[in-house]
Amino acid sequence: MNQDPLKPHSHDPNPEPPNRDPSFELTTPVGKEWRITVADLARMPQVDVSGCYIVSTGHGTTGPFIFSGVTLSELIGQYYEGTWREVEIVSADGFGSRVLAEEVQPGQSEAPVMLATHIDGRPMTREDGLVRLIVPFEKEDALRQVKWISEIRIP
Ligand SMILES: Nc1nc2c(c(=O)[nH]1)N[C@H]1C(S)=C(S)[C@@H](COP(=O)(O)O)O[C@H]1N2
Ligand SMILES: [Mo]
Repeated sequence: MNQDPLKPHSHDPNPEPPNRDPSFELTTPVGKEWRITVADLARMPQVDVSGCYIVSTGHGTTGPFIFSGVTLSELIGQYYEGTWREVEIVSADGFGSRVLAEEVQPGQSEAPVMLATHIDGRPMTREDGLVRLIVPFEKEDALRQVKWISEIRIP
């Protein structure tokens, strides 16, 4: 069995939140750590991204959804001024994904990679995945749509 959360094998998606706490830890290459809460995210500039689908080959597609929250580049920019190449986003249930800097460049035409706190205009529940990584341009298996983020690491 593959134990690296950043290389998840395809599997039945977990419907059970690993715990009740939607806050997550942010770590940067300069050794600083922060605990980021949903209230912290709510104070940052918000974006809405419509037409998002959770596409799984195993159990069908859901959506379209409108996800709202903070772009990944906005969050990182609030806490870290240095350059970076990739970010690791990990959930406490052992699931995760990497996002490359070139995927979150502001000004690109595609919808932004974001940390969602709202779905279809209402606050997400923990069961919905709060806080959830949304990679709008991912169309297969939903392996990057990480629910219940517990850690964001800039290595
Ligand atoms: N933390 C976490 N996020 C996850 C998963 C998981 O098992 N754990 N499964 C992924 C997969 S394979 C799918 S298809 C979707 C399912 O999302 P849904 O539960 O909102 O339908 O979540 C993705 N994000
Ligand atoms: Mo999936």
